[in-house]
Amino acid sequence: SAVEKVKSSRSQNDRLFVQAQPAITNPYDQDTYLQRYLKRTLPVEVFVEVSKDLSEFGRRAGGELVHLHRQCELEPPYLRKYDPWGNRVDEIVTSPAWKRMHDIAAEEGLVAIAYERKYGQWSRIYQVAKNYIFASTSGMYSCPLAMTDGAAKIIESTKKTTDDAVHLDLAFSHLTSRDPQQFWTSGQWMTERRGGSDVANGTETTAVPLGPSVDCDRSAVDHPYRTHQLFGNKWFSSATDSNMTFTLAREEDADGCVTKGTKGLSLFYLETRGHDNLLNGIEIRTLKNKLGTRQLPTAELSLQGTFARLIGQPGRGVPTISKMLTVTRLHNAISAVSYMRRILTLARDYASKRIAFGTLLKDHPLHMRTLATLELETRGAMLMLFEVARLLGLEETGKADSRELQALRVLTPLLKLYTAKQAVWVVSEGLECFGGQGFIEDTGIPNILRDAQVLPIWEGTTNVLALDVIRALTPDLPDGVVNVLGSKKNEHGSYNDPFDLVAASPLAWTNLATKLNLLKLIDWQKNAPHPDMLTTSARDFAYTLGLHYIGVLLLEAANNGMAKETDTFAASEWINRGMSILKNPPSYSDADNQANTSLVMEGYTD
Ligand code: UCC
Ligand code: FAD
Repeated sequence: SAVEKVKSSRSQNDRLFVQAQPAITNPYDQDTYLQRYLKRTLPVEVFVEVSKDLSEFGRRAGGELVHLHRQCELEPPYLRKYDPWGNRVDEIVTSPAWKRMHDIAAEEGLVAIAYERKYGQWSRIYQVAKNYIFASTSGMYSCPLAMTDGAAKIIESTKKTTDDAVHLDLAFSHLTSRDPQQFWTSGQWMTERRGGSDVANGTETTAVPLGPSVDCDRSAVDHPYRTHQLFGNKWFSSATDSNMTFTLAREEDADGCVTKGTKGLSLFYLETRGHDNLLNGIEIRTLKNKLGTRQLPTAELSLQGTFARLIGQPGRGVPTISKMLTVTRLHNAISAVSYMRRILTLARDYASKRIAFGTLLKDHPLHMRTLATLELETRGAMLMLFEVARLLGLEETGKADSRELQALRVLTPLLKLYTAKQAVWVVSEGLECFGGQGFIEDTGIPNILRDAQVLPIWEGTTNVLALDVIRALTPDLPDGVVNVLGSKKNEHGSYNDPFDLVAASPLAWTNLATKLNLLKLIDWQKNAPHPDMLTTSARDFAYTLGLHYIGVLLLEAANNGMAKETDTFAASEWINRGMSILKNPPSYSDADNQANTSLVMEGYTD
């Protein structure tokens, strides 16, 4: 009968194969490479304490956070412009999970750790490690945390040079609080309609001084410490539900005139809402409809007399906000490496559960070779991330010498540009390791690819950061390269010559090739036939430098007392695969540039 047929098909269904799903239980306990790095870098007593906390947080990240992360994706924010009575409210409505992430971030000290400095110079490494565990399961809350950390950095740094931060002590204590009720997040509003890379020409927002009577008005109830009112539009502003922000604007003089270019840009602090909880002269025009980062509210804003306070020297807005950029770019890399590690942890678990052609995926050498390539990339990126964190920790505790400060300046944009691009590639390849399942929305895997795609764009695109690497290295570019590549002190407190490090390596057979490429890189820049070449070649240069730098870090990891065979293999593989994009460098001549333009523009009509 029909009923029996239905019953029989149901029981057949019950017997259908169901694939065991890949899972992450504790992203710290499962990350032996991170543990090994921390063990060899941190003093023993620091490692023991930090490792305990990371393991406990890892348990949370493998449990409670997994669900919150998914909920943030499924319940994206929306803009409620009016209340039912027709009052304009411009309220960004966020998921309860997003709010919970705020509280967890405070409780876990994800920003605070860096500023409490319980472990001195090692605190940054600890904080970066914790955020690295968090980022890929944070429902994109890593973004407001990055800006919050950057804002705290601005306040702390300005404090050293001016009295501005006296006014900002309260904000600093909110940004670095562990109490969810007290914890504030910050935005970073730089991009305007005309451009986000070229901030100097893109910024049209003006700042009108309030005049001496209210200037520095500490008693103002709603918007304390205001000095100016801002008028303009901000085209991309992420995490617009934040409590405060730093932003750029041009100060008007008594005649209402402004200075064009970089020198006309000043930095301003503002609180988004007053004590009455009303927006501070801000209209939230719309929320962006984005390819990824959908959990994150990114708004177009109109500033209509927003009260703000000038921070730092007038006309020094870009250099002052660059303190924030150093930190947010580091966080970009935290997310990049975190996404890479996540997809690989899942992929290797899947390879141990999925059978194809009669064997587990992990028993197909070709599949393992594919995963090994991704693993190598992830390890290299992780070492670079933590090296920049280490340098930042030295800078923040006054222990960095000039060479280490230069390395921090150069490596920050290099780290950001390299890891962001590699993350998109690793996550895309990693997604394929799940076959068709990798393409299925509710596995949570496509979400990682979507979110990774933003990493090369915001906080400076790849080209813009490659130019920043050059800017940070000039005028002594060749010396700078050697200084940066050898910026790590050995156990005797003197610097490792990068050539010596290579020479000391047990991987003797790779020495020559490595050294040759390094020399070629330096010579090539030294003998640049024309100045434009430096900019046209900036991206190739930055990549080659990045590949060399990671090579040095992998060699160091392989030459360490705690090194395993896998470390030696990783270093040799890295070097074998070729450390240089410049094996046959193009000339970057005008003719070359013209040929590129013709290739791109062939058939194009305006
Ligand atoms: O995208 C954004 C937020 C996204 C959400 C948060 C995500 C966080 C990660 C989370 C992961 C989940 S906020 C928007 C970010 N926008 C950018 O990054 C801008 C990209 N463009 C650049 O970086 C450009 O290179 C500019 C804007 C810095 C170039 O500016 P200008 O106006 O052309 O300025 P100049 O002439 O190049 O530099 C002016 C001064 C110079 O110093 P002086 O005057 O002393 O010679 C430079 O040396 O600023 C100095 N300077 C720097 N100093 C410029 N860049 C830096 C730097 N990076 N560090 C130190
Ligand atoms: P453009 O500068 O127009 O760049 C277009 C292309 O030109 C890029 O490929 C770039 O590499 C290339 N290019 C530009 N200049 C050069 C050059 N000199 N040489 C060679 N190539 C060049 N901004 C904020 O201020 N705050 C935020 O909170 C914020 N949130 C964002 C959230 C999201 C999801 C996104 C996507 C963006 C956000 N942004 C934010 C904006 C972001 O920082 C900018 O989009 C980014 O800096 C690039 O600027 P642009 O869009 O104007 O691109």
